[in-house]
Amino acid sequence: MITGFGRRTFITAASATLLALGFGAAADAADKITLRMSTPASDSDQRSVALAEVFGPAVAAFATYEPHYNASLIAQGSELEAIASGDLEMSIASAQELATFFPEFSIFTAGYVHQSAEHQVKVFNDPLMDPFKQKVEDELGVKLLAVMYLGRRQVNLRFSQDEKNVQTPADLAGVNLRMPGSDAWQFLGKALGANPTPMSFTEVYTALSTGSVDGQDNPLPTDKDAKFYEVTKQIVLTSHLVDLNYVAFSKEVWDGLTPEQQATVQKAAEDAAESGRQKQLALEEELVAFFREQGLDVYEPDLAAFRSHVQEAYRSSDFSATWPEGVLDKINALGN
Ligand code: KDO
Repeated sequence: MITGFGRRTFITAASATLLALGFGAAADAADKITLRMSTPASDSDQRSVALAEVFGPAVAAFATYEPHYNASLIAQGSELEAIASGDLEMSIASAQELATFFPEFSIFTAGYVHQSAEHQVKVFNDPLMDPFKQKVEDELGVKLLAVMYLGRRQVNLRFSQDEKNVQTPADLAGVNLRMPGSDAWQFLGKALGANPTPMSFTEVYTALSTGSVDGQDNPLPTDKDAKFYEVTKQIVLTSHLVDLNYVAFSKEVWDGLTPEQQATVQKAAEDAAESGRQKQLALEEELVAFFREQGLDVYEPDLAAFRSHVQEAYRSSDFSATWPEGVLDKINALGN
């Protein structure tokens, strides 16, 4: 069996032989590592596009970036476990998924905490994040390389505004709102005043079209990309969560890279995140007009009512009891 250092030496020797024989391309392929990335997002989602167009080419000298979309490789919410067990090298991980392992991550899943894309970046790069990142690395074998902007989540319903006018959380009482499966997501749905229903992302379009749920929440670029506007009639601009994902990377793979390769991977992730962020922000600007053209009612509710209801729900929850002392104040201080 060829293992560890011996295996690498063997591959290098084999590559040298191939090169000598004129098989340069074959030798390159043999030396490259494969970075499988799994996400429930589609290939046209701006985070996917950014990784494919910015990350992949930047690491191409030593790695083959291999994306898998629409949860076709790993089910939504199981990606971190897959990285931890060596079945996957990369994912676009949510804080909600991390909160299932480390409850204190729920601070990044709470409504109306992050204020903007810029605020997310400041929080991610601040020393306050160091213990969070370290724990994920030590206990899960996953490195969080960069923060990606998903966008401001909005409530999107099958009813028109005439049928259901949503101004305050009380207006969402009894509304079956699809939220992703974990506790942190379900809690957010409850905090909004709705009746949350767990469901994976890839099932949402069908559930909306058949009426097995009344609505869902996602940022406008996702509503467009997943075509939810075809099967819904209104978007309530609650902006209840400025949502993020992390570029998650296998620590085992990272440790096998040279310092130069690590620096390249780190920069590639940050550049991809920045590219995706700018595109998502631009889309959020444009899409209200697009959805109105498609016949949807798009309007702002009583935001103060939503904010105070959601914040009170978190303040009095078990989630906030897990937040390390002082971190919320530090996050707030990095905002406007
Ligand atoms: C979703 O399931 O609603 C969600 O928006 C949750 C995010 O954390 C992320 O997983 C996202 O789906 C997928 O990347 C698809 O856009």
